[in-house]
Amino acid sequence: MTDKTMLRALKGEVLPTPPVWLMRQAGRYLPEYRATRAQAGDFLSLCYTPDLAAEVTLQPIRRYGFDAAILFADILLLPQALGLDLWFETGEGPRMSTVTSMAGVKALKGKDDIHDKLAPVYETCRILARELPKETTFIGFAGMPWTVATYMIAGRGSKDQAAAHKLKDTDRAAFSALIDAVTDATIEYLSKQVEAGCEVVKLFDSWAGSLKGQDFEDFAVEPAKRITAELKARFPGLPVIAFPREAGEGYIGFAKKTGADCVAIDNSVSPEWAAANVQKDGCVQGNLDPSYMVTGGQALVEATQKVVAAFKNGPHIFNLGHGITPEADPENVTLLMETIRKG
Ligand code: 1CP
Repeated sequence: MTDKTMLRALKGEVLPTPPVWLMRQAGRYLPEYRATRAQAGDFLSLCYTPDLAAEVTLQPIRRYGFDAAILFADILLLPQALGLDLWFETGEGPRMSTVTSMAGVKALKGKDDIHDKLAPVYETCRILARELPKETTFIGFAGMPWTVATYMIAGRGSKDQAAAHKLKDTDRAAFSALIDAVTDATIEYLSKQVEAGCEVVKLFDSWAGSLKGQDFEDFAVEPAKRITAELKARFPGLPVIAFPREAGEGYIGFAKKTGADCVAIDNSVSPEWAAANVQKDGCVQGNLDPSYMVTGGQALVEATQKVVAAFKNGPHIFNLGHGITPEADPENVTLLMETIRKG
């Protein structure tokens, strides 16, 4: 039996206090992150410099003793490895060259031709597998095909994913081929992360909430199911966390349908609702509103206790409902950790 609390929760164990980590825990709210990022020069150089990417992954572990560390990388490195240009506009976010036709999908690199570009990421994994404290669980990750495709089709982030919906609804063959290509490449990418030392994988489907009805089944559930099944066939017992963000009712049964061990929940649903409807199928991760990490105080303490109490009768990993923001106060994370660990 492992001592790692996060792995125990993922196996379904109910613990006296939940293991905890935060999405985007290595990030701009930490002065030490900003310093290392300045040393790297820019965000992508940070991702592709193994010593520095490992360093920023370790920083929040040293400062707070989180139960899990997540590989420092980005979901958009995979489309770059598939051949698209990727850059970040200061203050605006990611930009990339686009894929909007079957010819564009056919021009992408094959699933086995991504590893040269991604080799530094695998090296970061190997460093972290050596250097993380023995009680810390090491999480690898990838974006889910729908979410990654929204960026590949629009060439940038968007609020409503309109360009991706348009391709889905006007050129189904090209859209489906793109989803399949990203699905296949994601399986190879995550397999290499696991071979390099990741113990859990998390599948980020940040824009799953905009897929409705049958589209949700076809483009959020199905890819998660294929990726999970193939990874578990290659790595028996590998725990998988799925995050179909803002899925709402779609969270119900998601673990059963996909084979994921844990469903991560955003904060648009209440912890009580998630405990009643999702935790009955297994471990859940979530779901404190990230804004408390900015505002802090007694409201943070009470909201944290409410999340812990709601999930206390089943397997639970404490996290935010989405990433911690650059405006968060590092002291509030200390208060969060004290509140959770006091029980
Ligand atoms: O330092 C900086 O200025 C860059 C900010 C940043 C960071 C810290 C970006 C740009 N990516 C990351 C790291 C990152 N991204 C991690 C590392 C591990 C950790 O959590 O600590 C992870 C898991 C991601 C995943 C990611 N990237 C997602 C899925 C999760 C989510 O937040 O919904 C998405 C959608 C991205 C794309 C992306 N990368 C960066 C930005 C600003 C964005 C979002 C763009 C948009 O709003 O559309």
